[in-house]
Amino acid sequence: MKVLHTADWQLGARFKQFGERAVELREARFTTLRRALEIARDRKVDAFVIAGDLFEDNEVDDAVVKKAVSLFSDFGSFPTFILPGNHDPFIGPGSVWNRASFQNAPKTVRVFRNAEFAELEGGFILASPLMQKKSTVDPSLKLVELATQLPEDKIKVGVTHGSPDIPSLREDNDFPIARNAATRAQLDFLCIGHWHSWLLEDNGRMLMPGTPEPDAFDRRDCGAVALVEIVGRGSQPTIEKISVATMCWQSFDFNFLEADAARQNLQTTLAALSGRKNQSVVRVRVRGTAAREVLASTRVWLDETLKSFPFSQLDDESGLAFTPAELDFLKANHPILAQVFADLDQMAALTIGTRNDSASAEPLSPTDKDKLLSDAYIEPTALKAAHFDLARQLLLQNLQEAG
Ligand SMILES: [Mn+2]
Repeated sequence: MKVLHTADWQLGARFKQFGERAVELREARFTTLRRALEIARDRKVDAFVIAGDLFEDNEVDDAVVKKAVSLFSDFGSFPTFILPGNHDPFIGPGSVWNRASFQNAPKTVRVFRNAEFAELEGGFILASPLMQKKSTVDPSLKLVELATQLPEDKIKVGVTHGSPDIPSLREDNDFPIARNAATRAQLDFLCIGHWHSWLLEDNGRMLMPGTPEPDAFDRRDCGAVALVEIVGRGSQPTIEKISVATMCWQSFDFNFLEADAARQNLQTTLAALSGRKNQSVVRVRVRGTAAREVLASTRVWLDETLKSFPFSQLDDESGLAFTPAELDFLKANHPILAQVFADLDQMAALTIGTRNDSASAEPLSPTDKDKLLSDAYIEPTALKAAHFDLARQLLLQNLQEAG
């Protein structure tokens, strides 16, 4: 039995942060879905499985539903099984699945409206759809019951939606799924969905493929679908991970601590993306502090650089650095701070031989210097002036962030 396993399409996702251009990101999800359906057709699968959250919610625009239905209508050579997830639960009349626009879906499309099974030539698909947005009950328990009603010697593939029961990662009311849910229900394979990153559990018998189209900057390991093949009852499934994503979301950091290097890095990285601007969603996070004119000129440069990227975000949390007068005032009012700066100057004088004009009443002794460096596993000969500049900047930056 060969199944193309996908989940978490979230068609109709709003992407409000991108304003009018969000429509293009919504469109990208359909491009990716078409690609996945083409793979299913070309690889001659027995079933295309959507393990929850095909739609963003039950309130999506009707044009989104019509478009999905029309897409499925172009692929009639294999059955498509859709499981309602927590985003689009089967909640009766208000379900997206009950809309007139969805009733036009081709006969090859089947939505699981109950815990039920479908028979295929090679075996069975067993489904436990979600009927609500939150629950503390493991939805795969229903698959245990279903499996007992079916012939023992037939291949069984389960489908449900929820959170693998990994205490550090899941919420109590977010449909916990036992990590051995596939073997517990005597399934050959269990297709699940919910989280947006690829996760394989239960000795390769339970898979969360992640969202096929990335939807955030902090997603790792998404943008793929799974081609799962099971040659016989009880045999180990083979899983092929196939990339399908249309857009690539990338986040870059620009910190004023090392502004020249940051600028150069960003320039190089963005230049490398110049051939893929329409497929790139780019974010630059600006952090740190600098003088007013440096902040302003950097901002102009960043705006100019990002202008040619249709999907870009500038996340600017940078701030104004202390002026020398402000710094003198701070030192005068905070003896410990003044002492730390004096020690840094003295350390620089003792290691790299810079002139120390601000010798304090109790300057750092060469013995203190040796102890501090050896405690920190720092080799004195490896120190350069830039290290001291960085240390001073870091200290001030932390001070500003704290205060
Ligand atoms: Mn979900």
